[in-house]
Amino acid sequence: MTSVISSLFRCCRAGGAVAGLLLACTLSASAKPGVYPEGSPVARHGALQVRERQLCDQAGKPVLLRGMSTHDLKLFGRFATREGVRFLAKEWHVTVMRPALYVTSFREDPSLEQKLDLIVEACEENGLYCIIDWHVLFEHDPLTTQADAIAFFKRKAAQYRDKTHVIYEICNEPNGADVTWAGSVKPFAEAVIPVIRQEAPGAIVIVGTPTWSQDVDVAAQDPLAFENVLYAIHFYVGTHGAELREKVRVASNRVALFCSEWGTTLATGDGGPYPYESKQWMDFLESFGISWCNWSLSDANEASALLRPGASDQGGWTDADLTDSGRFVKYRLLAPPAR
Ligand code: IDC
Repeated sequence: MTSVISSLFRCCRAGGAVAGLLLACTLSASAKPGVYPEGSPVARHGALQVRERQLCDQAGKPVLLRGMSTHDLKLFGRFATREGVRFLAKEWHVTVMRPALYVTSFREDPSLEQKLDLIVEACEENGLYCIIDWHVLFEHDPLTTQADAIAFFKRKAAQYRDKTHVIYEICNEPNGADVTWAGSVKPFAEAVIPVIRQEAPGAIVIVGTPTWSQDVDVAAQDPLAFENVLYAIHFYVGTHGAELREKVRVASNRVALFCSEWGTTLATGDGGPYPYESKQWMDFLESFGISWCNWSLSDANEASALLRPGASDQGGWTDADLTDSGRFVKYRLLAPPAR
């Protein structure tokens, strides 16, 4: 509350003359500072920042976020509900959500943005951090989406400029042999990040890395010049093992990483799940202080889905509603992070 009042105060003072004052206050009404429930993750940690290659809270203390990514909002948008987010926050102690806006689906159906907005709002109501994911996948090269990405992030950053809980993930998974860090992903990030920062100067940005967000070592050798940037590391424990963990080890000596997507299965999203490898990966990741989102909050007919087919979209899930993967993730969330 204090922060709401002080930012309103700052806004009104900045207005100067009466007309300016009115204008400034009207502007602040369209982009209201977030109000987060007392004791919630965002109320406790405030505006995040990257310090010493580590995601930290407003006070500079390392913070580890854990939560869920949605599936494609076009296919599984019914799980974008206030009740579901509230349940995950209250009962499973989730601290971050990641609505996945597949670029392909968004181009077909622009109204998906409203489902994304609903999750952003539900996260505010529950004091959770929320990652707006520009889910580049079938496009391979983020550069081919650049014009749309700029328009999208300009709009979102303006809309959420004063919302401490919003994090921007600018390209889910660049992929393809000719899609390199230096040739595609870095120039894309250099075009998109300033657009976000113009509206929301301190916002945290997660940048995908080549080879489906695995080449964090390559990005770490040639990092972006912006502050408050983290690089995405994605893995599917049945497919990716020691070799990828070595990349994480190497990269985290140089830059901050965020695991915005991982699965208990094969990289296809199906097969397994593999609880032993999942535990090994999670212990490793958390010991490096790397935050994570699991794939996916859906009842997709595949092993990585959290929920069994036909599960409610209103939260309240018991173990009987969960897949094997869902139970693994639930109990991982309920246990304290590995150190
Ligand atoms: C998968 C979904 C699957 C869907 C496919 C294509 O699990 O149901 O058919 O996408 O839309 C990723 C991607 C993520 C994938 C996931 C599992 O970011 O979109 O979801 N995966 O294959 N990278 C590695 C694995």
